[in-house]
Amino acid sequence: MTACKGSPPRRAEEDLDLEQLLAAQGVVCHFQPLLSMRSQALLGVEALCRGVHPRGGALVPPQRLFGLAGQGPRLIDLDRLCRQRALQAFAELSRRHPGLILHLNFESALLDMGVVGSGHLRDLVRQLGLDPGRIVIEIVESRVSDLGALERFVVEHKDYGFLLALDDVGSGHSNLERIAIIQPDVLKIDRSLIGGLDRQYHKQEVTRALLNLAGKIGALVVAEGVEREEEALLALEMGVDVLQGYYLARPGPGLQELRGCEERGRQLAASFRRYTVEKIAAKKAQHRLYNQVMMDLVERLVGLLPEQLDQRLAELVDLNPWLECLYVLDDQGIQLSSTACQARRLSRQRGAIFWPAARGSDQSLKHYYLLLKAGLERYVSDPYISRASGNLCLTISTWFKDAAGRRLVLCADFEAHPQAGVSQGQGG
Ligand code: G
Ligand code: MN
Repeated sequence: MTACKGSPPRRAEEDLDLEQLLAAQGVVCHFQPLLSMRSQALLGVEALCRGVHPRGGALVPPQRLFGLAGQGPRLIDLDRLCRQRALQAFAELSRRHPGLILHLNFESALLDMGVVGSGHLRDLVRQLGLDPGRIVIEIVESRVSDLGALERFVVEHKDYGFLLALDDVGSGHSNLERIAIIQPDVLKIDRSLIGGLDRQYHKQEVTRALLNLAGKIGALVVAEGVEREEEALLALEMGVDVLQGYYLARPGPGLQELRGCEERGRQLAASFRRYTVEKIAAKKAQHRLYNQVMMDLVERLVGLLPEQLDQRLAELVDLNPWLECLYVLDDQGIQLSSTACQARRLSRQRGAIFWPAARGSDQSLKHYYLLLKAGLERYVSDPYISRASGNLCLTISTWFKDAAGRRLVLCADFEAHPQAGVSQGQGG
């Protein structure tokens, strides 16, 4: 950083006086659409308030606005002004777009300041003639520390017919225990998980777990902060229906954004059809390849004596660059061979905790054994991170016969790729 002489020019924002802004009721509301891909229609809008600078009229982002209010006495006034603006603007919007849902951010820090029970929101909604069943109150649960107040707020507003969303799920200090208190109708998965979803296996698995949870508790999932088509495609593939983010539309004051968003949705639907067909074709090709490799491996194992197994497995694992490990079980699921591994694939760091299983280990409770025992000829697992190597891999198991005609199980761990990588056609 270079040193500057004198004081830097003061930005208008720095002169922002919250009292003046509140006195002038200087808040406007922008809307960002939420699109349901399944119904190919706008589901609703999230109201995002902006301050209007009392001098000059420049827009002030909400973080700055709420930052100024802090936890001070003006927080309530600011929050009420924002909600009032949002509800007024929405009442106007829904006259032209009946049926839309409003997502309304609620400054949950207020719950710690003893404001539960004022009925302010309910009264406003009633005055404006809005249906509370079309209003989703978004709560960032990590901001609340008074759980009793949170629970009272939730009960009170649900009773009146509002819907509740947990905002920013998966970011900050979100505490999953609060899902039990709020019992939300909507889970909004935070953009920190959605950004780069197509590139990061761990984000995919956290998102998948949240989707599973949402399915069990009957909550609708919204993916927030979708900025790229690839993220949208992966979210859809995982089963997310409702999307929100700059990729579809930025927040804006009018209807323009809403129309643009539906057009974007149609483009996305076309991309998704193409993507899915390509991906299934790539998966089929990959499975043909796996089958071929497994048949080749088995061909070189049939007829071997038990004492020849280890040597042959070690040769085979070295020949195939996509293989991590090979091992053989007897028909009771007990490991008959050592685990032959590509040494260069094993994680040195994890060696203290994880290592390949030894001859004699009992693998009879593993999926890849039990499914064969139940009658499958061959089993292919989903990709997972191997505890032995730390790499993303998948396990394939198949029956074969040794020299004495005994039925044995060959297990092979193949290198795998994060979801989006499959369509790149890397073989295993
Ligand atoms: O906490 P909450 O999810 O309510 O945050 C909403 C904020 O996120 C708004 O300020 C909005 O402008 C911003 N936002 C909405 N969509 C996107 C997006 O796709 N990317 C980024 N970086 N921010 C977004
Ligand atoms: Mn929000």
